[in-house]
Amino acid sequence: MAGRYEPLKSDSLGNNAQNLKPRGTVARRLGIGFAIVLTLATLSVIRIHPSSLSADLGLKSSSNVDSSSDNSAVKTCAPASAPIAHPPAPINPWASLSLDETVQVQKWLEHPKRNLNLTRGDIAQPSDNHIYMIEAYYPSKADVFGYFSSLDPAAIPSRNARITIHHGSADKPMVKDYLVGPLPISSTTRMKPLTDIYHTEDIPFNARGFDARDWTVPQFFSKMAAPLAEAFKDLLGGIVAGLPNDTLITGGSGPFSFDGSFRRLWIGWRRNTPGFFLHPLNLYQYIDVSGTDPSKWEQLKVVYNHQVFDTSESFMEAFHNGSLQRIAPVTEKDADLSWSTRKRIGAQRDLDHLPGPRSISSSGLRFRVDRDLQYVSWMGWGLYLGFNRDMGLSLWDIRFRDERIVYELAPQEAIAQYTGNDPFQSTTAWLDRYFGMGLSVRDMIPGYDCPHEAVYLPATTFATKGIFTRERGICVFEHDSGRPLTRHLGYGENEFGAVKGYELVIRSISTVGNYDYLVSFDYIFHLDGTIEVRLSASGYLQAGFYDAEQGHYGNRIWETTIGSLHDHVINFKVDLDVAGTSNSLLKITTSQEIITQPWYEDDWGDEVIQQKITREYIDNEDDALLRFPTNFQGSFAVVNQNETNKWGVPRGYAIHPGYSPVHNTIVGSKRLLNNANWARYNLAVSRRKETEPSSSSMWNFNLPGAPPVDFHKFFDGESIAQEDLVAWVNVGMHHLPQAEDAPNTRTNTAASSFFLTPVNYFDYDVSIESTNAILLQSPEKPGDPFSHDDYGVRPAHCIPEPVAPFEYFPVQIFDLDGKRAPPATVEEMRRAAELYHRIKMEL
Ligand SMILES: [Cu+2]
Repeated sequence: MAGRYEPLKSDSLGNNAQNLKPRGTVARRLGIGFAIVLTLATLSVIRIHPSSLSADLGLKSSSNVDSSSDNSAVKTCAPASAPIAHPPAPINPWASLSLDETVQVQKWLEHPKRNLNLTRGDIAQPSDNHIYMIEAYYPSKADVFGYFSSLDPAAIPSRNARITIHHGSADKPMVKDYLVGPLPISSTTRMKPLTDIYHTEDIPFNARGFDARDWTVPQFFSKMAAPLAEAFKDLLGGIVAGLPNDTLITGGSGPFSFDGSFRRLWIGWRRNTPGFFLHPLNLYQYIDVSGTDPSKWEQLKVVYNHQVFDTSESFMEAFHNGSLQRIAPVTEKDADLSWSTRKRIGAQRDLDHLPGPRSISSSGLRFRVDRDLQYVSWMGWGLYLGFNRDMGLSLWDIRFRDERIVYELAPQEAIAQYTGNDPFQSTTAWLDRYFGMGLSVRDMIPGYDCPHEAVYLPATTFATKGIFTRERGICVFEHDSGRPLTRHLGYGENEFGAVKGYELVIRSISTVGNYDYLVSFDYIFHLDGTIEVRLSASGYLQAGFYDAEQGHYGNRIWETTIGSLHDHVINFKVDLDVAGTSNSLLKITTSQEIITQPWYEDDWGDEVIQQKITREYIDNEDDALLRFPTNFQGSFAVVNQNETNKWGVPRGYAIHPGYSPVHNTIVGSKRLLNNANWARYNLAVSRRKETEPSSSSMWNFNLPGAPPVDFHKFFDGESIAQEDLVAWVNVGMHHLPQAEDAPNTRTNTAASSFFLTPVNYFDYDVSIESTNAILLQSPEKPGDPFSHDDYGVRPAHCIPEPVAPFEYFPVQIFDLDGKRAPPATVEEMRRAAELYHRIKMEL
């Protein structure tokens, strides 16, 4: 068996026993023993030479250190394992299909009785029928509520799978979605087309799901690369021979189609070097990969240095006869290309040889986890996790202090629309759901992506080649925000104090094609009932080729590289249930008024200019496609008009803008005509429907003119007064890259967020319940210290557990029979991760 991680939190997370390995266990015991000895030795050094060591470490001696205490008696801190959670029900209705369920469905579909004429996805050609996806299809909200309110086992919602089949061998090839259920497979299991969640009948074959094998067919080399091979060396400074040592690669843009009538795209050449996304070259080809027969795929145009050719022959003729306007290539020989790698450079900064601070829950973790059910609870919060191929992590049935606040919180789609003066950048409009933001999740880097004491949860998705499992797909941790959530300095009784600002973070990171961003989805829970949804981006830019004609479209970041301007917008579904499911959308506006009052006859005249509040309910969906008001003078909240707090105010949750609350700059572009209409707004609110589960679909990318999900069709004049509502909320960024985006974009500024925060939901700020808080009382005698009450909760003095040795493993793949697949080669891993952004020509 390939090496895997130690059980991360073995005693509390249940069934990890089978993962135990004698070697690791012994190593860990030795490690703990060694660390204790080392720590004790270090502590005795501190006792003996406190001042000299402090000086070495750059520390100031502190009067708070009790040098007389016997540190050898200090116990080890409580282990960083999460106690078991107590979900509201013994099932997770949104759980991914298990490996066994997936294999069962695969075999059932392959049975001759189904008459589907399937070829296994790992060997299928475009002209074959094959299964593109198998994953859980979520039960209806009514079914879940029915079960949750009774917990009657007979009311457990039936389990169903959503199946996508590429019907490549049909007379008119197309893609179809089906429902298969109930599961487990039995004589009652049936299959039916899944159509009622889409706005189009069939999915055209030219818009079919991404398949890395499409880009490695031999025709790709023979038709697109071979005819130009002679020119590559002179013009681009590299070699394309279909050999392992090729110094050039190509990559594709998108969308591939407008309405499914064709499948065509631009490809652009790049240096085959680490950080290849920052090494675009000056040659582009428009290619036709329509239909199911690669022998009919063609090149339609060549563009080199702003000159356009209809055929390879005319291009090569110009190349030979001297009419081609050339620019000298920057070759690998001439240039140091290490700038596009992540290798450290520069002088080491002062004290940077020391490890930075790390967070330790000295008395044990304060959040609970049910690993099997993927349920997490913390400080009054409780929620289930879901995970799918398209968009990855989602949160369900989020409750706070025993009340449901959000039924579903899930990312829907991520667009990135580029600009430039070349055919590649100016035509790129990504919808990353197509590539599978869940499929693109890989294990997190422990200690870097999440703190050392984070608890990791697995994530599994289906891919045509097999079933992918990542042991560290999701992380959960509590951290100290480093600032109090509330505080006040005062001298009256019980006025002075603070509540510590602890937060629970649930995170997953998706590296979509390794190109533009590595997206970190953070769901951050606060003690006052606030949920923060935050996205941060990093990774390599999709850079453009720099020349003098690109100045309006970005910043030059290297000799021949421009960081191209683009917009990111990411949509979230927020199915709020505020004090029940009967909810309304409240718009609050603040504006200026000039007012006179009889008591104003004072030194300042009889007019006062001040603000006032206007409250109005938006009662119709058509009026609920919204932008935040100028200067943020106002807010939107989902409230229950019939449920009031103690002060008679309707209880509500506001959708509060956080960092960078942008919408898309571009309106009317043909490449995003109707497939991402949600991106035109900051948020929108529609009536919740089972037939409108998502604002997008994986096929929307390639069907901007005829999208299977047309968001605007959700808004058809229905009342949204006291109905079950869904808010569709955007985060994003106008990304104007700069020199500091190399090698990778920084998550501090490339971030966007929104808050779901109680607004008159409670009668007061409930974070005052926290006992991780302090109350100070003024001294009775002048000069005495303040007395204080910390509710008996104070920092523990203990020796932290040693940090586990660093290890990192590739994604675990099970084949379509559910058997563990042999470890993947680097090239296979690259292909699965970098998709068609790095097409290496093969003979
Ligand atoms: Cu970007």
